[in-house]
Amino acid sequence: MVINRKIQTLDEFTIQQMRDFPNATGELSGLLRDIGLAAKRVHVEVNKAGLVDILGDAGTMNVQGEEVKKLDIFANNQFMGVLRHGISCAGIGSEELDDVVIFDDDISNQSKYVCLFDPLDGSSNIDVNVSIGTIFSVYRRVSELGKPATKADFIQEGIKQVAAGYVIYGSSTMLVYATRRGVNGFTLDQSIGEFTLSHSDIKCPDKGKIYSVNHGNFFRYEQKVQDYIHLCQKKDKENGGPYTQRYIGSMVADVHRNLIKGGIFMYPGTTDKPKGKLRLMYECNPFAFIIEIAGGKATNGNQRILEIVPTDVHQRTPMFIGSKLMMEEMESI
Ligand code: P6P
Repeated sequence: MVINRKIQTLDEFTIQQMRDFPNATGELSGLLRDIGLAAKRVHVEVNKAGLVDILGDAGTMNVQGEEVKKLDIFANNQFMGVLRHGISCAGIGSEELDDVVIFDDDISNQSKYVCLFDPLDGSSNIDVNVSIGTIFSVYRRVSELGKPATKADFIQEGIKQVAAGYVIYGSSTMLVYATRRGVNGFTLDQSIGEFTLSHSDIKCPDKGKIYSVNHGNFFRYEQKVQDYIHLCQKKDKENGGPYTQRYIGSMVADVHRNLIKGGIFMYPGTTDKPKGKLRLMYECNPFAFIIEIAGGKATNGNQRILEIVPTDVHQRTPMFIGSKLMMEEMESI
């Protein structure tokens, strides 16, 4: 009997990676398995979102008499729940939580990782059926194992990330994660309820023809940013264009498309918000890690995102991320 080993599930893949590292403890594999489980549960609710009005809108009681939670709170609770009850994470930081949550139990205190999440980014888009996503970042603790994690474990430069990834709830649900060994994408096969390897060793094309920015802020961008946007608009066949402008307003969807097809995504600072809108620790650092492993670049306009020294879990940063040659052309401006 021939067993089809071609379709590799997320668990099989992470276990295979662990076999390649004999001294691996399996904690990171366990962590990714936990994240995959929570992502499947969020997938079910996100896909029902269009029906929520029938089942009761957020904050009301549904037909089962259960309180219907806002989806981003629901997502936060799913990821926090699986990690708190797993054996691989000592605590989490989240866009939905004012402060980090230290799990502080004997098992969790032995765990060597902490995670940061944007549990459901772009959730305002869900009411109009636009793709949204979860973004996650994994760090090795700097605090003493056996004791509770500390705030310092969560405020580390992005270059210290052990792994980072996202889940995109779109035409299909896909989990993409990066370690220093590469970026791999897993598509949820609902017939078996497993994420299965669909995009092996993802590389971001050095060049693309897509630029992503919110033109509504154009006159609030600094002159150099306006100049680069004009350059994108003037591209033609003779100089690598023409470019097309694609902006979904959901970072996971915009950056995922550009990762696969090539392109540049920008959320610059503006006159009223010089730090921009996107969060460093659980939006920009994870994507910067992923794009660099895939061959692209990510900066805040002046320095590498991964080298920004953080001071707060929720701090914001301007973000420019994408194909290597497009980023270098933007930086030359
Ligand atoms: P704007 C979604 O709310 C989000 O945080 C990102 O996913 C997205 O890229 C950005 O905000 C869109 O912001 O100001 O262009 O609507």
